[in-house]
Amino acid sequence: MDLYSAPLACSLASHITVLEAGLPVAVTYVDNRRKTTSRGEDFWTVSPHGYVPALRLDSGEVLNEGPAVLQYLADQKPETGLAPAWGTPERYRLIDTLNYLSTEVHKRIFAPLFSTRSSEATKEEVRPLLAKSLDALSIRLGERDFLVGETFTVADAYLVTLLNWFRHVGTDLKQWPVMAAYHKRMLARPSVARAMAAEMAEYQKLAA
Ligand SMILES: N[C@@H](CCC(=O)N[C@@H](CS)C(=O)NCC(=O)O)C(=O)O
Repeated sequence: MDLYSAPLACSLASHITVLEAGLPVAVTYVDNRRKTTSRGEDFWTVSPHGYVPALRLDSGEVLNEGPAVLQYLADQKPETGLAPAWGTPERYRLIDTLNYLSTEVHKRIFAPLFSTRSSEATKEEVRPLLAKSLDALSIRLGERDFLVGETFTVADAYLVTLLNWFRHVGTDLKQWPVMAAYHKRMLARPSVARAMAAEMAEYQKLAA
């Protein structure tokens, strides 16, 4: 399998999952501005949408939506608990959480804030949602160590990825002590630290 990831973008969650599960997946980096890959491919030939994550399966089929990619990877190693078993209430809680992170936090809030095409008016409209999402996430997490259930799941891989972005839009997590403590714990996790170090190195290469 091949995972296509743009350094420190949402695809970091899939990269963390690959390391967490110890899967034999090769990571190829994508230059999202040029739509080229570190293997010299035209990224449009991999992803018809031109976005990461993209996971090319051994069959040649490509999955291109974060929640599907994360669950596919987790399901390769069910014993890791990265996704609860199908049919259990915890699995539906996981899907609920991944959809919330993907559609509400990632696409509704961060996408317009990061886009160079968004007007200032659009950004101003979205900015109050940053605090609201952290309020909601603090409630979801509560006193627990992980976002879904009692162990690390792909929802945590996605959330740590999104929490990394808040400081880039001027929101200090310190105002949400539960989230700040969670973020610190997740960053210390070996799979997260390794994936981030690898992606940071790629990020710096692209920026050079
Ligand atoms: N619907 C996709 C969206 C993925 C997405 O927005 N990826 C961003 C990086 S975080 C991207 O590659 N954007 C490049 C572009 O839109 O040109 C998902 O949920 O996985």
